[in-house]
Amino acid sequence: MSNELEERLDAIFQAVRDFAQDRVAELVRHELALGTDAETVINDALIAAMEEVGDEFAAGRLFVPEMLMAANAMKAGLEVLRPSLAGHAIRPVGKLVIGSVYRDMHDIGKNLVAMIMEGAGFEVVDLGINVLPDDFVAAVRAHRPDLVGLSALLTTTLPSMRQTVEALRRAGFNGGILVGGAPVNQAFASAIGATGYAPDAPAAVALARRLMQEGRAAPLG
Ligand code: B1M
Repeated sequence: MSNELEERLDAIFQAVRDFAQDRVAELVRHELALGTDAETVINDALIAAMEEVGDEFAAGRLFVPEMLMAANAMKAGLEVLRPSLAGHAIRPVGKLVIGSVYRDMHDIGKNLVAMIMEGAGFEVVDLGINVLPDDFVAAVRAHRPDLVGLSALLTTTLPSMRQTVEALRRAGFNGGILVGGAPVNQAFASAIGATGYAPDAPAAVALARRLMQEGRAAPLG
């Protein structure tokens, strides 16, 4: 990576740390115009800044309002990147219903997964945050997706993830259930009966594609 690129990415990182939404959007727009790929901006500037914010929160140096302001700054950057992430597939590769599980208000990672899935040609129905297991079931009945994606960022919302998988299976959904989020791992995914775990958005796309190919993504009977 050139020094100039590193400096510009650092400026985006700093703008997130300064909660400067407009500046983040402006710098990201400039970066795209210079031809930098969206993934580099996401990983090396936006996510890196959020990781530092999270560490400072854990250390008691930042509080919830600051986390929220940083999240809004990051979202402003992601919105600029959205068109570069969303593809133009003519026929959807498959349909995904996605949401953050009950009692979980975090949505940046879930939004990123949704955007990248759209970019890979999936039709995405985003149920938002704090989604009750029954609301996932209702959405599966209404939209008949091939896959359901569940996101959780808190150890305290992992039980909601388990309850959602149980509710979906009880309702007869035998398609693929993808799970992810910082406290989730493969062992937990297997233990709750999810079809697969993805550590990040690109891995979620790879997993979704594999499930579609293997025919393990099936709409509600
Ligand atoms: Co909260 N928060 N937060 N927070 N927050 C964390 C998660 C925390 C780790 C901070 C810390 O202590 N270091 C901690 C959780 C500790 C734990 O449970 N282990 C925490 C806490 C404690 C809390 C509150 C309880 C704080 C309080 O009120 N005392 C509270 C809970 C609210 C609730 O949900 N009920 C809370 C609130 C908030 C805000 C509202 C202020 C804000 C969220 C705003 C928003 O999302 N709109 C917020 C934020 C911003 C964070 C941090 C700083 C950043 C999260 C983030 O957006 N990361 C976070 C610390 C951190 O993660 N470093 C923290 C960037 C994002 C791109 O990454 O979401 O991990 P991530 O997504 C990745 C992967 O995980 C994966 O792909 C994504 C991209 O590659 N992935 C999937 C995610 N979902 C997936 C689904 C998939 C596949 C992959 O398949 C379907």
